[in-house]
Amino acid sequence: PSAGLEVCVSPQRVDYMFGIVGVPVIEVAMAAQAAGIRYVGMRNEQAACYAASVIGYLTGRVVSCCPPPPVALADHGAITEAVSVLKAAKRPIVIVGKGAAHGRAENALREFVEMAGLPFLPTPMGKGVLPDDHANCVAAARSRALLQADVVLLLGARLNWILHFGLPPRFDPDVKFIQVDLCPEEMGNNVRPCVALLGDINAVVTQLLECVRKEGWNYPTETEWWSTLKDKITANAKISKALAVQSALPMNYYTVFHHVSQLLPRDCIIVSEGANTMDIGRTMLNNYLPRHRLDAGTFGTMGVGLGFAIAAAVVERTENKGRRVVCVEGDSAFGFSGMEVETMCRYNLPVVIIVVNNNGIYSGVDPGTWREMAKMGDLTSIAPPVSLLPEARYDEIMTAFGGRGFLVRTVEELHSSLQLSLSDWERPSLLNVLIDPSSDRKQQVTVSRQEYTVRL
Ligand SMILES: Cc1ncc(C[n+]2csc(CCOP(=O)(O)OP(=O)(O)O)c2C)c(N)n1
Ligand SMILES: [Mg+2]
Repeated sequence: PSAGLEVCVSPQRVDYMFGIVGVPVIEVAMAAQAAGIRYVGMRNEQAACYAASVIGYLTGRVVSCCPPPPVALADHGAITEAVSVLKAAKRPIVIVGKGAAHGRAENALREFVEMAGLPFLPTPMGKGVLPDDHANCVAAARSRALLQADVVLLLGARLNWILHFGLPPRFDPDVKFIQVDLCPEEMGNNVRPCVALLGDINAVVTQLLECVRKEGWNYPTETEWWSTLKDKITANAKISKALAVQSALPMNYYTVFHHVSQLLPRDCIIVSEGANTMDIGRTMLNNYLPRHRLDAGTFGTMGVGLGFAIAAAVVERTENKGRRVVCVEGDSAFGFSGMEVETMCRYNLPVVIIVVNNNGIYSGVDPGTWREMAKMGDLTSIAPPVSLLPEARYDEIMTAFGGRGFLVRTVEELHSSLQLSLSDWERPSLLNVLIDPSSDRKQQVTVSRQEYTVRL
């Protein structure tokens, strides 16, 4: 049936192809296999696209197998100007975006941040470019750092919803941005930068580093800004810790992530999606290595997680570095591509899925309330449109296909099931962690509307 079909992949090496199982791509898949390509057949084209989209990011192969593309440097004058803006800053921060991860800027960036003595915070997928436990990381004072910074060095990050569009009430109305990006179309989106550095992130950071080194400048360690940030980090850590050590059942998000973080290996690849699950998980689960976090990203698209995890697990199988892929999913997010569990089982991909199950989207209701509601009338008229079926057995989806499934209600169950899952390299696991359906995030700080209007 595949007569006459040949897959031509030269001169760029293609190692993986993601598609659907069966028609209408049977012949293409067979020809790809015959050409030495691994064909990963998934249950939905959408999930296959998500998987394919992160392969280059994880492996950098597209970059390394072709003739190296030219590296774009920023204008020399603009570099000097950027450094003089940084030198004049009272409350500077560096924001490390996904672009820095993609541009493999980790070494230059570490040297720059350490030499210049600047506080930094990562965007979700910028996590790990520098380790989350680095002394200059102020992620635990994120809201405060964004709100009070007077100069932001933006490295390969979009001023989109994740960064609150760079605008009040989450930023100071007078904040200055030094924007570094490879894409000209990203320059000036939402906020006009005071200096725009167009170029390869790694190259531009190296230029900044050289300039700072030549001028012998660094941001002092004893400043009011550092004290403010450090005090806030301590205060926030206290709040998170207090939530994390609560022993009441059902557990809250912070308790779950606190215990998960104790068991995860430092080099694990963390995939995450959901609303509260992704937001709180980002603050509680550290990354220590670049390109080891994949999440719903710029568009917050639910359904990407399982595809990303499959891609990461397939890459890991080839590269054999002994890294675990851990996929932290909200119960709603999991549902978008849940059938890909079968794909994981079919290929024996040892992904560990943790479903943080709050019976819904942001919040849900408990089984008793749900039963009462059902008695009151037709649930389509009564049920809150954020609710999913309480205590749904997502773990049984995994066991249905031969993987390990765990229903988790307590800290002890969480520890034992996660330990067991992390020691099994033969098949995937799913921990269905039932949490308090009304568990929520702690409060974020903003400029009040009145204060903002007065300052404008
Ligand atoms: C494709 C798509 N559809 C809908 C949404 C809207 N949306 C944002 S978060 C979310 C789910 C959040 O619930 P869950 O994953 O259970 O996380 P929780 O906040 O409950 O922890 C949805 C449906 C989206 N982001 N993407
Ligand atoms: Mg949920």
